[in-house]
Amino acid sequence: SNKLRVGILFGGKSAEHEVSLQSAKNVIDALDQDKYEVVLIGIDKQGSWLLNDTSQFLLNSQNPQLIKLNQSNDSVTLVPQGGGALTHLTTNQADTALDVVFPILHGPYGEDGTVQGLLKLAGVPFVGSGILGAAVGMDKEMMKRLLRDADLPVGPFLVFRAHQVNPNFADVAGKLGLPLFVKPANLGSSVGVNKVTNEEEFRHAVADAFQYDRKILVEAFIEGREIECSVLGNDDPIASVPGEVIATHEFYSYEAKYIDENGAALEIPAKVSAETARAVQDLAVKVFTTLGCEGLARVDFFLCPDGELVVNEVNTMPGFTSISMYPRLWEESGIPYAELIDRLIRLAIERFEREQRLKTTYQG
Ligand code: G1L
Repeated sequence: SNKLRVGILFGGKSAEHEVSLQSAKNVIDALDQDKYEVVLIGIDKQGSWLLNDTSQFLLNSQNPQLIKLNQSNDSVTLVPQGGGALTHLTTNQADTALDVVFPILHGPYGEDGTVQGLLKLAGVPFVGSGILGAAVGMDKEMMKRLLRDADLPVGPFLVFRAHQVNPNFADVAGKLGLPLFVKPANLGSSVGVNKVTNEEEFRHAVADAFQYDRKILVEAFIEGREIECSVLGNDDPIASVPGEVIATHEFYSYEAKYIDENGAALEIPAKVSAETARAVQDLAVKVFTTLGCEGLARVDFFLCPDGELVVNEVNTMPGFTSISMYPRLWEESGIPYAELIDRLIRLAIERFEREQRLKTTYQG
């Protein structure tokens, strides 16, 4: 057929397994079946790669509680073909090259550049950041260093490693003030993240964070509204209208128009001045290019009471269900979910073709 063959790589050996399945379902539902042929590659919690039956998956996924990988006896092998295309080989199907892949995987296994490296070696275009952008987006220390080097505003932080002596509370509190946040350097979610107001809590928070990573960050608490912005593109990315995540303690008195998949209230667009909105968008694009992001990223800020913006974090693989902040901000900015998917596919192929044209040898 002349349809583009789109591989959806999802699931994975991570705490975000279910989130990934939900996001994958939303992407599949939005793909125009007249234009795209969908190939599902699920990774189960044990790490096995399975070729899934699309209709079976969608059937199971009607109920979020029931969403799960199908039983499958077809395992997946990645084989670079003559042309360099990724192939899935199964026991009972002919070889079929994929034209583009959505790596909808989170955590140390899928978000830190590993899967991007695999797809690059396999010679298949894929959606989202490449190895560098994905790896930098996953490491909070490297992210903050690069932003600081580019004179972009980030909060004060300290880094500690498991093999060094434990951080001294008085020292750290003296440098960063109180309260503090203690976080593993490399996790996307809030696992192992704790707010600390005294020495006792600090000791527990440090021990907790070191369970998840051998490197941890201690950050100064920044008072501010949580403003987020979606960025889309490769060399000349565009920024969406800003949105706001309403803190849970204000939540109950708040009439939320939008609730995301985690139950957080979203204000879209954020109620900020036109000037602030422009500053957010400008900064979001600078952050995106500084960190080597490609395709998409959600950039999160604190908007401080004095009007100052501080970059909190960058998510190169943001929540991606149709009710997540990233797609909703684009919806509000005039790009509906299905068109967003189309654009991401085009961006993936465009980058791939641009890279293919580069010289890989030197001939005098
Ligand atoms: F493929 C994209 F578009 F780059 C992509 C990949 C992954 C978008 C969004 C995500 N998000 C996730 O993987 C997750 C937040 C659902 C974690 Cl499992």
